[in-house]
Amino acid sequence: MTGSRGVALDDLVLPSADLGVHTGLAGFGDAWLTGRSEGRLRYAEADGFLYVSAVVPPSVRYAEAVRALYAELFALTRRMGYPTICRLWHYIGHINGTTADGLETYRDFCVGRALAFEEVSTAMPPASAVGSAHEGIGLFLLATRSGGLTAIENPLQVPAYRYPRDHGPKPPSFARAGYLRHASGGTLFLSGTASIVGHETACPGDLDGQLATTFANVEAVVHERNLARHGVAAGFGLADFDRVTAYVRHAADLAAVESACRAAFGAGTAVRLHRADLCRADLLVEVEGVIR
Ligand code: 3EB
Repeated sequence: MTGSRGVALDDLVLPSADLGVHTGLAGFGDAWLTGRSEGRLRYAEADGFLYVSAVVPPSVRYAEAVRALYAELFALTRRMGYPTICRLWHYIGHINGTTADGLETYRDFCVGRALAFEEVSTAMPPASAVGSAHEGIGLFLLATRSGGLTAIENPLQVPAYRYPRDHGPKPPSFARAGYLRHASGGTLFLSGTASIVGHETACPGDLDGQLATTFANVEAVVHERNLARHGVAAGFGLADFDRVTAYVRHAADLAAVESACRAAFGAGTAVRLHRADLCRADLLVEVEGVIR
């Protein structure tokens, strides 16, 4: 792998020191080191944003611990005066493994997260949820003081929070993207996006097909027509992304995914790659990104 912008070849570890890269926001680079903590939540404030990180320790089941952690997160963001959750990242050990109750780890995580959202009126935030080489679950949250986040869905996909029960007892609680209006313009946070059409995996076992479907999904989310139907007067294409991160299930696919991303997004987009397991066993690639 020879990515000129620096390609991560390692298995994904908790990228806490990478928040500036994740979000394009300055000021959070060393939040993990400098932040304050409250209970098991670590947090830092910069530029009107609150960044929180937390870890759910390794366990044989996760739903209740995830529900409780989310309740703490909602309480902290409100108490600190950052009520709008702009973005969440979840890094889940053994994501495709099985809990003591026989449920896939990711699906068990989704149960706890959904229960937490059922207790509040918080809108679904943009998110990513991928595997981690670490045990347990690492969670990173970005919240803002301003209330101007619009949740964006994808016309080609069923909203994740309405997935049928084929994909687990409780659906995943996230929006496909969020558009944040602020004084200096707008920022679009694209959730992890994969080869899913409707609610079903498209092109299982076919990397090129999954890449094409994924890019088509990204285009559909950020297109002017789609943003307009959400009341956002803006429109973007793939070339407008400042940065994208591609999570790749098989190390052998990293080079192909890197060239596909560089071709699709173009020279103006910083591309980062991580090898990581993904939330459905048949997904080979997932792409997230930021447009500023
Ligand atoms: C999907 O579209 C693919 O559970 O937070 C992408 C982004 C995915 C976020 C999450 C899951 C999540 O269903 C997986």
